[in-house]
Amino acid sequence: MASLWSKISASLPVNEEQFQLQFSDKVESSVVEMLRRSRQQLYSDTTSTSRTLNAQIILDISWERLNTGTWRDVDKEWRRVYSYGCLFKVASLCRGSPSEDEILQAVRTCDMGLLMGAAIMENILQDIVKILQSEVRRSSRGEDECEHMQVKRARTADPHVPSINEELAVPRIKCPSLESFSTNYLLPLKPVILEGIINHWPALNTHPWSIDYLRSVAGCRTVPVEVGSRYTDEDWSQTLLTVNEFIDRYILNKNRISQDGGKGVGYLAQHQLFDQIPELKEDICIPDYCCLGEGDEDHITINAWFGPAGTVSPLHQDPQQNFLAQVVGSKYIRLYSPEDTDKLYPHESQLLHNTSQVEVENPDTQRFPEFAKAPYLECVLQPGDVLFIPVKHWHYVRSLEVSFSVSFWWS
Ligand SMILES: O=C(O)CCC(=O)C(=O)O
Repeated sequence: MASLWSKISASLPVNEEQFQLQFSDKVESSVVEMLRRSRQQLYSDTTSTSRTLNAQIILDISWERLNTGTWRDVDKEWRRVYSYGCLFKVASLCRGSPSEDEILQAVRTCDMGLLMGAAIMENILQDIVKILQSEVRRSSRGEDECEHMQVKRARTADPHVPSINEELAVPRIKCPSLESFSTNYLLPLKPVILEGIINHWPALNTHPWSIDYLRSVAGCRTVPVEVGSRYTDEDWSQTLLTVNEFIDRYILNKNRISQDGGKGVGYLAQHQLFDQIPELKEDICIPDYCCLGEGDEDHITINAWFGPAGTVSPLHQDPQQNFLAQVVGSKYIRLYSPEDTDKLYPHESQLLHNTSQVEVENPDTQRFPEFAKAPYLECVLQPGDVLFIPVKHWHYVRSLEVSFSVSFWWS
């Protein structure tokens, strides 16, 4: 069988001459020189220490640039430099016969490049991480039965399931035609739950998103995780964890207190997951109804929301139409019309102006007296349900069990 290094080197240009390195003058010539040296080392027999050292210097210099000022102002050239640094580090780690630990380090390095860098060489880091992932084997089999038990327990960890008032329930409709959805819901901007439109997704059929499955396609991948009860809380933060670490710590609750001081729940809530892990994207499909929008598919943002029972997204509004599809577990959701914004007390700061200050299920009636007067709709979203949240409609979400939802933001 071909060695790991031969598979990786097959995805690299055949020689130094074919390996293009071009940067604008935003990148100092001393850094370009370091990049050229790494490229030369890739095709020669230099010691592994000097290859690693050179790659690390490129990573350190570009990391500093990525973390200076606001993210929006970081020049893309520096994100490309960072990606090249990741590529050279991965090459250095995987040359020869890498240990399991070195392969895992290489996976993490690719993920950092995918998350923080910019695509280089037709997204070579994506190709390499695929090769690396097939090399990583799940070491502990036999845990599965035990995990199912633990997930079952985690599912019932938060027993507070609100009973839905029928008069306030979001209407449900089975597979409406495009025309009927457009006339009755999209144009008048009315929320509705669409039933039966995602039953064909592999995520609900051939590849149900069990803990075991998520570990097998994404366990060793590094992803950003939100830690804290709500993003409006003072101690809310973001961290990087592998999907396995996230599942152990926040879904199965193993050693959580000793690892994060018990700061609250962890939520894997992010828009890059499906680009980073294409296997998961293949398990879902963009709802046909999105074709009623004006943008093409490239303009649809697909978000993953994976977390334990009790994860709360505070009442907020977004600037696009949304299909929130429930894949695993259930969620309690409240919806308020944008017409009632004045009764919802949005935060005053620019950063949080789309978020209400009110704790929906435990409102401070003294501070927010108008809130009780705001009419709302509510529902419990079950696996297979897709909730249409019209643009700017305020939504509050609390997961009732371990839950995985996918949302599609479209215009
Ligand atoms: O499911 C959640 O926790 C939040 C979903 C959401 O806010 C969205 O899709 O915009």
